Amino acid sequence: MSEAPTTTGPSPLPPCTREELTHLFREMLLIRRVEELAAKAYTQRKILGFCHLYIGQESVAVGCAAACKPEDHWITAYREHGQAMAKGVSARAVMAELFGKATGCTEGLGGSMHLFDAKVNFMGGYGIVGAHIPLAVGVAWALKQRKTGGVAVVYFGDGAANQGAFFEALCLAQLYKLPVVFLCENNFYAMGTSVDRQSSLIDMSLRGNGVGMMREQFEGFDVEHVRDRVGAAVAYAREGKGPVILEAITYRFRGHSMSDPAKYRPEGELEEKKKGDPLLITEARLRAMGMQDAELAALHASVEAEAEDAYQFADTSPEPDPARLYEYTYAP
Ligand SMILES: Cc1ncc(C[n+]2csc(CCOP(=O)(O)OP(=O)(O)O)c2C)c(N)n1
Ligand SMILES: [Mg+2]
Repeated sequence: MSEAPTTTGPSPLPPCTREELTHLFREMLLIRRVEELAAKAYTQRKILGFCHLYIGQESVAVGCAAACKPEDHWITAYREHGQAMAKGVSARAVMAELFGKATGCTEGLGGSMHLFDAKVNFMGGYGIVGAHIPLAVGVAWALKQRKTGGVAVVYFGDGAANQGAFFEALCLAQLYKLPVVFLCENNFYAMGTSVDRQSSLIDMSLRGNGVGMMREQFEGFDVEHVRDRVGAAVAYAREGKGPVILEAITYRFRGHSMSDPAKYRPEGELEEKKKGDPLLITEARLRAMGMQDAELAALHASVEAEAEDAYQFADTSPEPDPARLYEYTYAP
């Protein structure tokens, strides 16, 4: 079999207007601030259990959201607070879920790794590495059968791209030409193991070649570029041409989870990567488009207020009723 083509071609989306880019910047900043407050709440023991932060990767989810339509369904792993917010779950509902409160998007029954909101087609966070990838193929199958025009987008990490279930999902999706975009966020680490120590390929989109799937790797730090590349991929899948596997090159600025001091990174690597912080890239572009200090300060203040409000809302919300513990265990 010849190698699959390496790009879906130019994006059907026009470049961002200043207004659109401002919106994307605000989204990324809100995710960043909500997670920084979540980190604080974790150390205060207001958030318990696992908590994996998305800080540094915000441009991927926000750029992807800008390329998707509401009818597109997302499914993902446990580093999903930012993805949930980008798909339309409110900061309040995310924070309250992290606090385990009844007002959370999963009514306090899920917690950090199991955010879920069917209202915005956010089909969840999952804690078992790679296990959600076949579910995305099922979602895509349903979307195709129901002729919804929707595309399934599945996020997963570089580590998850080593799981058997992932390869099987690729096989079926390509065979049935399902409308699914496999979006690998290669942040160069699977817990404490760097990608070159866990995989013979560094570009996980090359895994698509094994089944003849359209594939592409791109830099994921520039939100507008992510919007562009995911835009081309979802258009391809939506037109019925088949699935696409993408790899967004990204980086997480925090440890794997809140309990990881991240001592395994080579010295200086984090500092170097932080120079390419998605927020810095987009802020510089907005300034080049004419944004002044006062407008930026107002934006920061409004984000700060929204994140603080989410924290207060979560903190003062009621606990779930223990009598409801077994609800949602089985389908009604
Ligand atoms: C099947 C399975 N094996 C191992 C684990 C433990 N584990 C949790 S996250 C993780 C690393 C996954 O890394 P990656 O897919 O790159 O995602 P990232 O954390 O970088 O977002 C591992 C091994 C798990 N949750 N599930
Ligand atoms: Mg990783």
